[in-house]
Amino acid sequence: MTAIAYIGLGSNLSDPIAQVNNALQALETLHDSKLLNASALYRSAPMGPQDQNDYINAVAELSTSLAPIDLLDALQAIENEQGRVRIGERWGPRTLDLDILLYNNKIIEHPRLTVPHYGMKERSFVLIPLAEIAPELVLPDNTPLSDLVANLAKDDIERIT
Ligand code: ROI
Repeated sequence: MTAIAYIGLGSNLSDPIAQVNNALQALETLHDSKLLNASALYRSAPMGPQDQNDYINAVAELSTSLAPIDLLDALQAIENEQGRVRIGERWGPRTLDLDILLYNNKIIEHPRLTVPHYGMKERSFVLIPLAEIAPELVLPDNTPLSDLVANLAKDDIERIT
C-alpha cells in the first residue's frame, strides 16, 4: 500500500537555503518512497521568539510505502545526518525540521507523532507552500486548504525561488 504524505521543511541556521535544498535531495532518494512534488522555497518571519533569524520553508509531497512511524524515523535520520542543532528549548532556532503534515487522510495520535501536524492550520509558512503544490487539498476534518489560505495573513512570508 502506498500513501501520500506532505512534509514540511524548515531551517533558520547554518545556511538555511542549502539545508532545505539538501533535505529535498535526501527526500528524492528516500527508501520505499518517491518525491512527487516540492514547493518553491519561502522566506518567513520566525514564529515564536523574535530574536532569531528568518526561516526558509518548503513543503514536499511524497508517495511512500513506509508506515507513519517508519517515515518519522526516516525523516529524523535525515535531520540528524544534516547535523541538526537546536538552540534553546521551545521554539528556538534549528538547522532542519522535517515534519509530517499529512499522511493520506489519516488522523494519528501517537506519543511520537500527531497528524495532521498540530500547528499547521494557523501557519502561513506551512499553508502557503502546501497550497502551491496541492491547491485542491481538503484536510481530514473536511476543511478545504483554500479556505485556510484565504483567511491567512500573508505579510510574513515571501517566495524566494
Ligand atoms: N517559524 C517559521 N517561520 N518557520 C518555521 O519553520 C518555524 N519552525 C518552528 C518555530 C520555532 C515554531 N517557528 C518557525 O519550529
